[in-house]
Amino acid sequence: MQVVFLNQCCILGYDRLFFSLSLFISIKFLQMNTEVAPLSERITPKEHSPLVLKMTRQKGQVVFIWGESCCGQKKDGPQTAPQRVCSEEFLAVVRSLGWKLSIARAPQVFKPSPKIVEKGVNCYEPFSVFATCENVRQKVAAAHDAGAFPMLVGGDHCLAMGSIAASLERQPNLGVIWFDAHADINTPLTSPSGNMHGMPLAALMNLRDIQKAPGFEHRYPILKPERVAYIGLRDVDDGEKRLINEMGLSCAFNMDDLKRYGMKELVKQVLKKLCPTGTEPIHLSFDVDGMDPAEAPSTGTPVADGVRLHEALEMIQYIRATGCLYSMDVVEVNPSLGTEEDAEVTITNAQLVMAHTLGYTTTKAKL
Ligand SMILES: [Mn+2]
Repeated sequence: MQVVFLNQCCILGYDRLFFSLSLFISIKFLQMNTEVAPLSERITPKEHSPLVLKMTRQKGQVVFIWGESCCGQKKDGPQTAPQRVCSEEFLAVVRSLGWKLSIARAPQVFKPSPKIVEKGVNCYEPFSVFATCENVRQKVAAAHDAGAFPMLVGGDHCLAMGSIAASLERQPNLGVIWFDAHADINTPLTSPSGNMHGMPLAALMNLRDIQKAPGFEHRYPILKPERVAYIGLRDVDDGEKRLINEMGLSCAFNMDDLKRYGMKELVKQVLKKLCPTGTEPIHLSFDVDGMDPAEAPSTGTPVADGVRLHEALEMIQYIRATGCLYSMDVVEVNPSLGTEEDAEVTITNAQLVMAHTLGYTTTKAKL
């Protein structure tokens, strides 16, 4: 498969618009009108997915790991997202789906980083990033050890280093689906911004260049390039394109691919690659900027012409239906950006993504 990067407009059909709007309005309406039956009462047990049934029978426990940090980039705000995303109303919906839940806070660890680094090395706050990710790794590891499903709520995307490391330690064959507008495979030598939220995959794969980051010490199992698949790409730096080709990351779907083949076919291809026997564990790293800015406006690096909410939810349902989802991140919500309405739209849509992962369904999706 050729890796092709094209920026293409996503044509928004009226039916899709209506679907997205109706989801949004139904949640908003529930928030505003107490006379309407709460979301929890409108969900019937038979709508549970195989994963939820399996997990409910075995353990039925989800841990929301609050990645309350922002050090992987330079904008203030992502550290406030977990508390807002995990609102009381949202948690009530999760309980109604049959899950027991708990919250594990993983606050940012501040560590001064050296100001002067090697020439050509561009890396912002690496000591804080690695220390914070270690904090996240421990929380995700504890959730796994308790037999629970860990869901990291960021925070910025650098935290995926911690969550994926914890899952890889337990499942060396872990497949990672990276849902994102960006490839996040920069190194301190290729990164234009120096922001480490654009470097987690390079760190997890232990690429030679990432080893230049001050404080970097890879002590986790290495994520193999053939165990990674991208969906939603549309803003990939030149250095990243080179790395993607060099590393043989052939399962990299951009918006043009989505437009041409549709989400069902993309997920089919991704699962064929990462989950060929239907038993391999999967980690989904969901960056809200993979979605269109109309549906996730409050995020640090929005990119036009993204995945629509209903397509993202379709993806989630196909992945969930495998019963192989082992861990997940939902990152890059920044409630401080844009208007309050922008923040609410972004938070609501992040909640919908999480709720659908845990068995909330509004549509039927079968592969
Ligand atoms: Mn990202």
